[in-house]
Amino acid sequence: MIRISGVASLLMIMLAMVFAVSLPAHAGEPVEKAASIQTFDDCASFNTDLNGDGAIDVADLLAVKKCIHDGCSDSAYDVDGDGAVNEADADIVLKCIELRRTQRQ
Ligand SMILES: [Ca+2]
Ligand SMILES: [Ca+2]
Repeated sequence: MIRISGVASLLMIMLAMVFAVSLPAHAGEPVEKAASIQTFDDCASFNTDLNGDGAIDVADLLAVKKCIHDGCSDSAYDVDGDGAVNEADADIVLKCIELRRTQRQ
């Protein structure tokens, strides 16, 4: 029994390592920027209200996603202000939508 559980824990560790390596689907920087947002207040330092209706919601996420899909370079959709419109910007909007929902703001 001890030997079996030893093999089982080794398998668990190997699985954990595989997941740890494979989970970050995005390239480094985009994840780091979104990860730096801890509370909804942190969203205020980003341009997340893309349609200017005063709320951060799925409409804003769709707007930035559409811009990324269309390959637009409109600075209005540059959420983090780094000069490019890409998944990093979408990640920030998504994070803020999630925070808004969980923190009820
Ligand atoms: Ca909005
Ligand atoms: Ca950007």
